[in-house]
Amino acid sequence: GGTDEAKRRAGERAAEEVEDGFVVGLGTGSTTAHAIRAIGEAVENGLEVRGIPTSFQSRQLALEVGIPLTSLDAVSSVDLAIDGADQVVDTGDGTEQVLDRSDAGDGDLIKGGGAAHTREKLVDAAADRFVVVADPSKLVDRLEGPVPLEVIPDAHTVVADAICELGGDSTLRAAECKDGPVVTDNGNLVLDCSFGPLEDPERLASRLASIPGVVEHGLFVGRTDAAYVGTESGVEVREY
Ligand code: DER
Repeated sequence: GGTDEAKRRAGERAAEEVEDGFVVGLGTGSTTAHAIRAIGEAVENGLEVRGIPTSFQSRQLALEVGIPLTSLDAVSSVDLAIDGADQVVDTGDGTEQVLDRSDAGDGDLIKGGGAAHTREKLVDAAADRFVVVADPSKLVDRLEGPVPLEVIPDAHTVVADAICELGGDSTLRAAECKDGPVVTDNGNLVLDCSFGPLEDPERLASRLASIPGVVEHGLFVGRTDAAYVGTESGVEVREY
């Protein structure tokens, strides 16, 4: 559909940043999947790259399209990471040119819709350059929940209590084709936490990170270098 066309444009455009010899972080989700497929085609045409997957899903797809894989402990640096997002702060209206976004908050993200944000953040943060790929439905003026939290299974009730004390509420993410909750690639559970519109994502991020039992939260604040936003007719690029 239309949205998938926009996702495909964004993913394929971002994949053009991949140069010969690159180590590339491979994000998770349907938008990044287009970038992974495009990188696979480039590999078929002779591009030398190594990919670091951020989930079982992105590893499976990378293997399928023939991207040689590596891991963070086997490389000295990651040149580029490409990943999707659930929400991207974007306070302007885009055009085809590269727009410099200096406004505070532009490029901040909520991730974790695919329950992969722990390894995504690890790889995205390790990269020299982190670019997001998205369709216009992900653009927001201001982040507002839910913010996914990966939690150690034993901790899910005490973390839920801590979220209440922070003025939020949380839901244990239920699985679709499995009885009981979603279990992440790391064997943990996911709490989706709602706080309404986020006045100060950075402060919330540090509060969430300090709750015992929380493995990782889905707020990516000040980490995005650029965003490729697919539209019906083209791609808008934003440098942050
Ligand atoms: O889990 C994540 O953060 C993913 O990047 C994700 O939620 C975006 O997925 P999509 O590209 O399929 O919308």
